[in-house]
Amino acid sequence: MFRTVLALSSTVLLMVSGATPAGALSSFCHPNHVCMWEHSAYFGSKYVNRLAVSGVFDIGMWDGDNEISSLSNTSNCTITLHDNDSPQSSTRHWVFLPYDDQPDLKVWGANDDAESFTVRC
Ligand SMILES: [Ca+2]
Ligand SMILES: [Ca+2]
Repeated sequence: MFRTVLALSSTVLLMVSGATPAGALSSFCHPNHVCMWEHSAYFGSKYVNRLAVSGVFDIGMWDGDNEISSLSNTSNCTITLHDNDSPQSSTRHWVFLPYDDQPDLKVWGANDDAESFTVRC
């Protein structure tokens, strides 16, 4: 029985890795999460990867500030990006609806401009 389970697990792992191009796993965003990447099309460093709960969150100065280029919202929460470290100090804001995927924030003039974000659930 144990050997059968192990063999099945190996087969599944091989099937998954065989169907997934290198680097694609970092482009995955878990359900009910907010994810943001360094580059467009969900590539590069995934600087933001957090469970979607209401609040205001900073994007780290050396970990994504003014570098975010794509976003995935796999939650039923609304995400607002801010162009400074807090909503109050920001002059520009971009609102993204629940379950929104944005492969290129240039479309909204938000590329490499986000420094913090608000989650409203
Ligand atoms: Ca970028
Ligand atoms: Ca920041």
